[in-house]
Amino acid sequence: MNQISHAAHHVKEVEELGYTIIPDLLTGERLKQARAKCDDWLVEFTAKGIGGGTVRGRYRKGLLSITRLFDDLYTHPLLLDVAGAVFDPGDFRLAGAMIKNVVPGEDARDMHRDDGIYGESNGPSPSMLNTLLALDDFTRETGATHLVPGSHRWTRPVEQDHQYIMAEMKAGSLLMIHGALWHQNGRNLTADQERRALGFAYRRRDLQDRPPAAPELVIADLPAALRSIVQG
Ligand SMILES: O=C(O)CCC(=O)C(=O)O
Repeated sequence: MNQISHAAHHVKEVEELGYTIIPDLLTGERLKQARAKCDDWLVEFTAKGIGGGTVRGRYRKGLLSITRLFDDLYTHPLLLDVAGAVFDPGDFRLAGAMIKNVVPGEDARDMHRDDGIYGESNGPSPSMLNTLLALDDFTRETGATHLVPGSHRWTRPVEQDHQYIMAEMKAGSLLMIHGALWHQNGRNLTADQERRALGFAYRRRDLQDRPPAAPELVIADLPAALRSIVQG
């Protein structure tokens, strides 16, 4: 499949189902390197434990100010093609990047729509197109993302007890989620397997990031292709 038809396939899935999975976006040494670096970046916070109580969760926001390791992914031609079709080409920006880790024993968070971050839920077009690049395998046991296919077309408020599918995927694959799709992270039922992911999102250009994706000083030093989707 060439790049254009490849993008068309993923755009169709985002439009029809509200999500798509792109396999093997990060492979081999790059994937190993990203996993090895995670321990330097992750900070602890208190997360909800399965069955009540808390666990020591781990995450890191503001990744654009911390590492240049993923710059080529934010501007990957296939991702920009999909984002350009979901929004309009040139009419979206990168809304920031983070590492998420669903740690062993961590419970699911609430089912939600990402568009809510911008105070918009279920507008005619999404405010956001979220992505999760799996750094570990996403499985039923490790907390693969729960998705409610087609819910990006619904106007009713998000329900917590709706049926969902699990976005199981191999490390290195990337999940794209329409901003209005109902979703949540799964429970990590394992005793010792982390479920780490690089998360970054594209947003409609007219919306404001809160907080900004990166400070001005960092933006000035970014490669031109990346600067153009962080600025303005
Ligand atoms: O980590 C996950 O599986 C879901 C992430 C999520 O809910 C989000 O980024 O809004």
